[in-house]
Amino acid sequence: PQTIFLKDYRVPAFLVDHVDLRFELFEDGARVHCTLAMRRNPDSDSSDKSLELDGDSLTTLESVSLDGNLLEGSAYEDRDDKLTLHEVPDQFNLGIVTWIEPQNNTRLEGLYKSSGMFCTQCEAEGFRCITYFPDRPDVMARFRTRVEADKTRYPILLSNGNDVEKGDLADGRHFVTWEDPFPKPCYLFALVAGDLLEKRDTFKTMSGRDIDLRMYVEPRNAEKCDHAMDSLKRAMRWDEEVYGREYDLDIFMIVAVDDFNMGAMENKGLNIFNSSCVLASQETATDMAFQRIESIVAHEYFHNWSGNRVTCRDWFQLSLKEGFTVFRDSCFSADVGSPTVKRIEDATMLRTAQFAEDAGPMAHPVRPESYMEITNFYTLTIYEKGSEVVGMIHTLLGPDLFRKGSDLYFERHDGQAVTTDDFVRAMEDASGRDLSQFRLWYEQSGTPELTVRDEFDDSAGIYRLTIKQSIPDTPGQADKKPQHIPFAIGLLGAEGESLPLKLAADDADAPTDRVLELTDASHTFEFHGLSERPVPSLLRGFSAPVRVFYPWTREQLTFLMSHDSDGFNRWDAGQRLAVDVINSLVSSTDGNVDAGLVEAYRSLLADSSLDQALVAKMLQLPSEAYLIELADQPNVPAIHRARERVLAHLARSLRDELLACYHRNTLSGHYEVTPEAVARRSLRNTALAWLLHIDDEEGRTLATSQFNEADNMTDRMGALRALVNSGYEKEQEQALADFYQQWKDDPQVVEQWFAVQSGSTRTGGLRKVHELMEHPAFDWKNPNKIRSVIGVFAGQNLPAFHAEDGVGYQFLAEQVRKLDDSNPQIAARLVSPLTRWRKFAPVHGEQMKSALETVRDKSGLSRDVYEVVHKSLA
Ligand code: B3K
Ligand code: ZN
Repeated sequence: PQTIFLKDYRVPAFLVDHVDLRFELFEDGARVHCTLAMRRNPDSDSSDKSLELDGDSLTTLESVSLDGNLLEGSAYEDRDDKLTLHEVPDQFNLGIVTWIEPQNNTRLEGLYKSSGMFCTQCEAEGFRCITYFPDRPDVMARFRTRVEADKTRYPILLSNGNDVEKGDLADGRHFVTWEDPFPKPCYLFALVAGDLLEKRDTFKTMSGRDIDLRMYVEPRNAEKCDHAMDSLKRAMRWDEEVYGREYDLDIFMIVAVDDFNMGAMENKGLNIFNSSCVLASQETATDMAFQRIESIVAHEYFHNWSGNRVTCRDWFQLSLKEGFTVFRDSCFSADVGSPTVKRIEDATMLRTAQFAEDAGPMAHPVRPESYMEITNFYTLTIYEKGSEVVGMIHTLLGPDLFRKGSDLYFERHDGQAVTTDDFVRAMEDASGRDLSQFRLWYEQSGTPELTVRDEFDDSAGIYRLTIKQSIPDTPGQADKKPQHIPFAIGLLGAEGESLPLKLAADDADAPTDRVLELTDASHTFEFHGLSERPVPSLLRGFSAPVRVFYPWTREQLTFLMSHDSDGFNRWDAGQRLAVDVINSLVSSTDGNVDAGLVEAYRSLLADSSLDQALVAKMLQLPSEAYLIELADQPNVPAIHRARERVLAHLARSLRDELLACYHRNTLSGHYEVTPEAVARRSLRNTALAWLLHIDDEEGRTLATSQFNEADNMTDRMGALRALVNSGYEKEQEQALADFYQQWKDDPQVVEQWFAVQSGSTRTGGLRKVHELMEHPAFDWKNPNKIRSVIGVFAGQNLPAFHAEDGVGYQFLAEQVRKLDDSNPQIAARLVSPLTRWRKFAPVHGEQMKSALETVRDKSGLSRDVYEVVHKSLA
C-alpha cells in the first residue's frame, strides 16, 4: 500500500457545485445514478486535461455520460479504484451509473444493510463505495437525493436536508427526494431506508425557529428513545448558550442501527448511531451507558458547526473537527454532570490508553504527517489528546478570549474546509496571544515528561520549584523541542490550607491557584513569604496531557488526598498512593499492605460530608491496564495478583464500613440519572464488588437479592458483575442464565452479558471466550458482538490474555486474520493489544511478536491491518 503525505497536499483540480443522486434500492443490489455539475478549480495550477475520480468496491460501472452524451469506453479508463476521463472541458455535467451490492457489504463502509434496513457510513472514504466521486473533504457540493424502494419493506426513506418531494411508483415502490441547501463534503452524505418507527419532538432555537426533531428506530426499541432526545435538546441549548451556535436546517434526524463500525456519525441533518450509543431505558442501560449516550449525542450534534459548517481541508486535519468537538462535548458533560468526575474520567482514559498509544509503534502527532489507511487514524491521539490541546488553549486564553476566538473561527471559515493552523490562527487573532510555540502540540508526537524538584530556603521563606520537560523519541521523531505547557499548581500549608502563591516578595494579593507557563527545557519558580515547607499540588485539574514525576512520600499523598482543594488532585493523590502500594507488592509475595492506605480508604468511606461522586471515583483502585502502562517490562500476572491482594486486604479490613456504605446508599424512589444518584449507585456497587471479592456471605445474600430485585440495569449489572467475579459458582451460573433468559431478544443487553463474562478474570478465561463465540447470539458480522467478546477479552481480561503459554496472543491473531476478510476496519482495531510487544519482557514480547507475524503473513491482507502490523514489526 501507498503512503500518503501531508506535504503532498494539492488543491483539487476540479470542483463539484452540485450532486444529483438517484438510488434504486432492490434486494439484490442498488443502482446509483449520479450527476455531477463540475468545473475546473480556478485555484488549481494543474493544466491536466483529464479528470480522475475515486471508486472502491463498485460492482459494475454501467455508463458514463458527459453533458448528456453517453461516452464510448475509449473515452475513459476504469482501473485500480480510479475512473479517469481522458479529456474534459472546463465546465460540464458528468453522469455516472453504478450497480452496487449493499447486501454483501460486510465492511460496513458506503451503503450496506443492517437488520434489513439500508444505511450508509461515508466518513472517511466510504462515498467512493457508492459511486465514482472526487472523494476528499475539500470538495464541497450541494446534494439532491432521490431514494426509490419497495414501499412495504422500506416505508421510511431518508437523506440529508429537507424532504421536497415524495410519491408512489409502479410495482409497489415509492420515492422521496431530499435536498440539502448546505454545501458539504461527500463524507457527510447519508441515506437510510427501512421499516422504522418515528419519534418526534421539537426545539425552539434562540432566534425563535422551530426545529423538527425526529428519531428513527426499529419498532422494538420504541421505549428507548427519550434519553437521547432529551440529551439532544440539552446539547442544542448548550451550544447556543456557550458558543452562540444555532441549528441551521428545519429537521434534525437521528437513526439507530445495530451494525456499525464505531459509535456514531455526524452526517448533515441525519446522524446515524450505533444502537448501543443511542438507545437506553433504565431496565436495559447502565448509568455509564446513559452518560455515554448523552455525550455522544451531544458530540455528533456539535459537529454540525465544528465539522460540518467548517470542515477539514484534508484528513491530516482530522483533529480540527474531532479534537475541538471532543473538547466541546467534555465541557457539556462537565456542565450537566459533575465537572471533577468528568475530568477524572477523561484523564484516566488519556493516561491509560492515549499515553500507551504515544509510547507505541503507531504514535503520531495530533496532526499526522502521513498515513496508509486513514481509518487507522481515528485514534485517542486525534480525539482525546486533540481535545486536551484545545483545552490548553482555553486555559491559556481564559473563557472570554477563547469564545472570541471560536466566534472568529466560525465566522471566518463558515462554509470552508480548513486546517488546524487556521483554528490556532483564529485563536491568536482574537486574543492577541502568540501561539507559535504552542503549535508544537500539533506537530510533535509523544507524551511530554515533567520532572519536578523542590527546595525550601528556611531563612528566606522561599520555596523553589524546578520543572524540567523532555519528550521521548517516537517513530520518525527524535530530539524534540520543548513545548508550551500550562502547569496549574497550588501549595498547601501544614493544616491543609491553600497558601498564596507569591512569585515576588511584594506580591500582595497573590492567588492560591496559578497556571505556570512552561516554555523552556527547565524553569525555576520561587514562591515567597512562606513560613514552612509547603506540600505542592501539581498539575491541578490535569492542566496538560503530560506525565509528572515528583518524589512524593506516602505521607504527602495521604495529606493531599484529604486536604487538596483541587478535587482532581485529591483523587490523583489517592491513585498515586494506591499505585505505590500495589507496586511494592508486585515483586514480593509476603509484603504487607500499607496500613496508611487502609486508613485513607476508611476515612473516605466514613465521611458522608464529602462529595460522594468524588468518593465513588476515589474508591476505584487503579486499573490493571494503568498499572501495566506505568511499568517497564510489566509482569502482568504479578501485577494482577498484587492488585487482587490489595483489594482483598482492603475488603477484609473495611468489611463493616463497606456494609454500612452499601446500606447507606440504597436509594428509594424512582430511577434518575443525576450525578448524586449515579454516585450513590456506584458507591454501593463498589462496596458490593469488594465484599464479593472476598466471598463474604452477607455480600452474597445482598448480591443475589439486588440482582433479583433491581429495577435498573446499573444495579442488576453491578450485582451480576460482583457474582461473576466471586467464588460463588452456583449463584453466578443461576444469575447468568436468568439474565440471558430475560434479555435474549435485546442485542444491547446481550452485548453486556457477553462482556461481563469475557472480561471476568475469575471465570472468563480463553475457554469461556470460545464458548461465548459458539453461542447463538454471537455474530461475526456484528462489530458490537466482536468487541464485547474478543475486544473485551484482549483489552480487559489481562491476566488471561497475557497467559504464560501465549495462547491468548495466538487466539487474537487468529481472530484478526479471520476478520480481516470481512471487516478490515474492525480487524485493525482488534489487533492493537499485540502491537505493544516491545513493552513486555521477552518471554511475552516474543510470543506477541510471533502472533503478529502470523497476521503479517496472511495473504491478501487489507491495507488497514497491513499498516498496523507492519509499523508494529518495523
Ligand atoms: N466522525 C465520526 C467517525 C468516523 C470514523 C470513520 N472511520 C464519528 C465522530 O467522531 O463523531
Ligand atoms: Zn467526532
